[in-house]
Amino acid sequence: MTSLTAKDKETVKAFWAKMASKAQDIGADALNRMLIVYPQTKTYFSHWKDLSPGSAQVLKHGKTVMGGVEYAVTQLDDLKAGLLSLSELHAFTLRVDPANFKILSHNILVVMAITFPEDFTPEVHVCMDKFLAALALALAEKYR
Ligand code: HNI
Repeated sequence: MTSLTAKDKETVKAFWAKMASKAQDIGADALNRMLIVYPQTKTYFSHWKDLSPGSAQVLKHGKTVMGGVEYAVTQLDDLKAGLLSLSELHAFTLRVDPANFKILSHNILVVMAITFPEDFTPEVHVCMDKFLAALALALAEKYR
């Protein structure tokens, strides 16, 4: 997979700085969309009381996931090393099928675009797509 260039990393950091204050809302909306549009993903959250859009658990987990994405933005030079323990958690404890990382990444991308229609230029789009693909790959690292 193409790795992030120095310019890509700058673009990711600059866009993240713009969206950081809305990251939690973006995470919650992305998670809502994932659960609705890809209902097979609901199986991992069957221990939650309420999986409906805007439920307290969905909002809280949206925040948690974006905390992970925010951390990844600080680990751009070595995502695999930076996300190793999160990969272990998803692989061995949570047993999430790694195909789902791409699904959530896609939903995050959609919500970023909706939330920042002006800033989400094609150039930003390609960099955030590359970043989220690299993040998904790093999260899948421990499955090998
Ligand atoms: Ni994920 C817990 C980050 C994708 C299912 N997940 C976490 C936690 C973080 C996190 C952070 C909390 C860890 C802890 O408690 O130490 N998850 C991420 C990131 C992505 C991602 C950054 C991709 C962008 N997770 C997914 C996907 C699924 C998923 C695609 C399933 C479809 N994650 C879970 C589950 C938990 C979880 C399940 C435990 C939640 C709970 O409340 O029990």
